[in-house]
Amino acid sequence: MTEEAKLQEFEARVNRGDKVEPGDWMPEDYRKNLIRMISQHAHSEIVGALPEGTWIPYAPNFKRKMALIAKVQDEVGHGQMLYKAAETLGVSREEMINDLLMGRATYSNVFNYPAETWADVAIIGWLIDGAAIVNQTKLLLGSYGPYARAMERICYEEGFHLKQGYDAICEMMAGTKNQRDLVQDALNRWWWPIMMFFGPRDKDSVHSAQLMRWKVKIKSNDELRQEFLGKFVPKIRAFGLVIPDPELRYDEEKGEWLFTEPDWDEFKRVIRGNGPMNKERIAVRRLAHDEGRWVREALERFVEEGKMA
Ligand code: BYC
Repeated sequence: MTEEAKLQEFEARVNRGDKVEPGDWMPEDYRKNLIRMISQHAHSEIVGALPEGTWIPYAPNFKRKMALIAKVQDEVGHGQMLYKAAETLGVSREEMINDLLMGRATYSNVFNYPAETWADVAIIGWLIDGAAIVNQTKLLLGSYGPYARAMERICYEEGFHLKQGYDAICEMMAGTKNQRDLVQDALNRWWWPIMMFFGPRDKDSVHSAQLMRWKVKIKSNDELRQEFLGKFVPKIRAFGLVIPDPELRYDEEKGEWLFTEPDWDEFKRVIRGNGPMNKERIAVRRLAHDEGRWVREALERFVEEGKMA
């Protein structure tokens, strides 16, 4: 079979809704893009555990602390599942982690901002996990089997994370003026990074067209951003919170949300390593990686000696 014929057959399979599995023939660009996207996703889960993880010792009570520990542990678990899915494409976990530590790989823009107060933890749980659910419930329909299957469990767990964040917001919004002010302040700071979370506008997106053709992405960045706004703006406003965008409104005629574009130059700076927290996030990851070396080496020895599968 010629390469062209293989490509046609591949695209026909994907169009029928069949899943692509690790041993199957796939275009090199499909494989490379999936490695880029899944490893970036895995790094986001691991680095994403840091802003909330920092707050575990300061959680306001034991119930909140337990829930936050469980959530952070879930996020790290998601990272492991995603590294495993990426490994099926012929890249090793060591390579992916090295790329992250050496600054060659990126992760979600949102995790390069500080979590300044407990209200930030609540906003992350509610709105960043909420945004992630909007994105990931589409990825779960994607064409690559191992990625789509990892998404099933991840989405299930993200549902609890969202409830955890929402519950913390409810409590703070029913509390004192100071608590409500903390939530408003956190919303003001997180709103723009969240708007950027879905990626650049469709007209500036580099990979969307090809990835949608191969059903890796099911919806475009703009479609997902619109879906997020439709789901969350009414809920945010129902609390009496003010979204820091005076232009934000639903245009009935166009059938879409109108909003101020976030600062896309800031987005580029942040994803290229120059956001407020990039250096600290990577330094913490590097420390954890170095301090965990003896565990990895001990496990490798254990496996070599046949004591563990
Ligand atoms: N952040 O062509 P485009 C979580 C980059 S964690 C950084 O539209 P694509 C959680 C993009 O990589 C879940 N970079 O790209 C964890 C590309 O640059 P390169 C995180 C971004 O791939 C802990 C360039 O911009 N979710 O939920 O078609 C606690 C052009 O973009 C971002 C995922 O990872 C960004 N936001 O679409 C709480 C979802 N956006 O690589 C919660 C999986 C774009 O060419 N990923 N870039 O140098 C995706 O769905 C897609 O990759 C994206 C971007 C929608 C993010």
